[in-house]
Amino acid sequence: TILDKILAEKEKEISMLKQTFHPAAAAKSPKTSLYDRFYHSEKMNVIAEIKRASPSKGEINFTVDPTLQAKRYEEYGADAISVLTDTPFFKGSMADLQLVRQAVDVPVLCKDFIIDEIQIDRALAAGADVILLIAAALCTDRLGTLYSYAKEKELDVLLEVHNEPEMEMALSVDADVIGINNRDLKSFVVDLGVTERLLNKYDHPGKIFISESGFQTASDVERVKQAGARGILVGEALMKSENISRIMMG
Ligand code: IGP
Repeated sequence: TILDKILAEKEKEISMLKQTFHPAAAAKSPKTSLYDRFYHSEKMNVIAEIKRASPSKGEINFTVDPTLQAKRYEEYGADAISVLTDTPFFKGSMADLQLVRQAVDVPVLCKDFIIDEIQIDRALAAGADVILLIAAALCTDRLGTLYSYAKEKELDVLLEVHNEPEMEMALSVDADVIGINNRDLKSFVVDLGVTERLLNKYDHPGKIFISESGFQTASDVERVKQAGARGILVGEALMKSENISRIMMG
């Protein structure tokens, strides 16, 4: 599957990284956790994504200026900004993340396929506040280890799931912010019904659930809001839209 291909590339990237990247002991200034921010906000939280391309859609917006786009997102009220940092499949980079970090004050999410601690060190060094961990890319043990590693470094974690067994993994590591990906990373099928189904089974007052992928219209947003999602993660629609406020403001 495409996920297997992506993970095989990551293994290569990591062995390079281990030879070239030596993290300095980065001390982070104390900050409000993503959980607290989203928990205390009444409105639907929006994580707006910088996404140049994807394996399912090809080119989305190759030539975007990450600095300008991030500023636009923040102006329109984004509560956090996600930056796709994978290069082979999504055409993003750590440099994109650094630019975004310098451009905005809201939390910045490093969106990559993290399977090794060194990728967490690198995200931290580039200025990320939040990392993504994808349950489908990891076994429960590794997920728990990487989750604790990130938390020790005072990074927030968005833990992504797509089905019931993955949700069980997220609950077993006691993740506080859980992303429900409406897109199946193996088949690319997008279905907002995934959020509805999983929230119907697992809604939990102490957790923040973010619905990810496939948002095009305000009624899409309303659908997952009704299901209990406290936030949405939007990439393509915002990267292509001239008038991003329509979706952002719901
Ligand atoms: C955004 P969309 O359909 O709005 O462009 O989706 C985001 O959810 C998607 O980019 C994403 C993703 C991921 C990408 C969700 N999980 C994991 C790469 C890896």
